[in-house]
Amino acid sequence: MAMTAVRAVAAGGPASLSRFRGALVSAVLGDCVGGEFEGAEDVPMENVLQHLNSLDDETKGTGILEYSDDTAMARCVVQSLLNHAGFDEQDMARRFAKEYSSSPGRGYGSGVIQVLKKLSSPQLSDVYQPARDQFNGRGSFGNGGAMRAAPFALAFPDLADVKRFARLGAMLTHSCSLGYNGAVLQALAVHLSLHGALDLPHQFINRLITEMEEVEGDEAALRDARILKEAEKPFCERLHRVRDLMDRSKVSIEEVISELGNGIAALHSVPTAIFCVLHCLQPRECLPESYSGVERTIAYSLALGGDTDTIACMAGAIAGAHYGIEAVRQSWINCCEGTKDADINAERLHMLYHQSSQGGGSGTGEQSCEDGSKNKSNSNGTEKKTGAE
Ligand code: R7I
Ligand code: MG
Repeated sequence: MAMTAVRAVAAGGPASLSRFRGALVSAVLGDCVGGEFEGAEDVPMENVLQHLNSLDDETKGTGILEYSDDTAMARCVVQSLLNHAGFDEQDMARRFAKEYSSSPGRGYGSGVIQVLKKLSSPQLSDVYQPARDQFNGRGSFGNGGAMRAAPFALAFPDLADVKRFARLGAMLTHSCSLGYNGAVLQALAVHLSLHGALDLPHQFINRLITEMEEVEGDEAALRDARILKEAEKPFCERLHRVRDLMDRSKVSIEEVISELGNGIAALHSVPTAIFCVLHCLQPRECLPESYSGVERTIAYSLALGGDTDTIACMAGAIAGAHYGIEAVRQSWINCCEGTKDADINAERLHMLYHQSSQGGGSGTGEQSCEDGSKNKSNSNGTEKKTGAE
């Protein structure tokens, strides 16, 4: 593939409001439209296009495609970050638990349900403990942390904060490094995309590899990779595969699945989502010419089958941050539950982000701020942080 500079149309400059809206709304779209093919092994593109075309039928009504746990948990992340103008693990954990108990039928992973039930206990003192108890004390490597990681990139301008808080936010349910580092990678990809890095796709992937080299050099990550018999730095290894695939002139869906995966593990889905975005930066023969970049990315993600809602959700967030809200078709927005809220929340996050990047205070657009103090240490030695360093 000739990967020269590919410009985003109309997305505006780095960290523009359009990019924030594109990211959050496209993530919801990916989740909602992806539900149709979740778990399917073989998804002909024809079926994908038929499904997507049906969204243009206005007689069907609005909000007919419901969001799943991906969006349900991402909404908790957004509300928590906005309400506290930063990261507060107690609050985020409480929101996850409350959301699950009020709407348990959103398709949660079978393991994470145990964590969410334990998180609702008023006796719980360490909110990270239930996640540590998963899978015989090894923690989950599922993609549940990554699927809700995009908002961290939209709340913190500073890259170190994005990595740190995406990791901590994921660790509330996923304590295995192969789970939480997937969240770090997803948040990093959204952060870079938000800043226009996808204009230069090779630099984008190289930057992700460099960042993950450091993230995966951590002792816990090296140990988990050894125990699970993965490459020394599993996400880096997959990102090298992404780079090889994006350099190939033709890549079949089967090759993408066999090289990168399409499963429920973060390792088998986050690099895949990143590939979907890179592959669809240019028009593709198998996709309608009229499709925007966001539409191409989501359609292509669905055609991979497997964990379609989550891969399309993650790819949607990265692509939306690149192309902006103008690349999203109104009829798709109308059909999907939660898109209007996502749009409003994107505006609030945009405000928080820019206040933070100017070293400003905690104004978030939400009425209640239970604790407006900045940089406040808490029980886990983490801190709430709103200002860029
Ligand atoms: O990761 P998680 O929140 O699931 C997210 C996925 C998304 O695709 C959603 O759309 C939803 O469909 O589920 O939930 P977990 O239960 O933590 O992990 C998901 C699954 O991964 C588990 O149910 C296990 O099958 C598998 N898994 C593991 N299996 C063995 N050993 C995760 N970690 C392990 C492990 O350590
Ligand atoms: Mg899923």
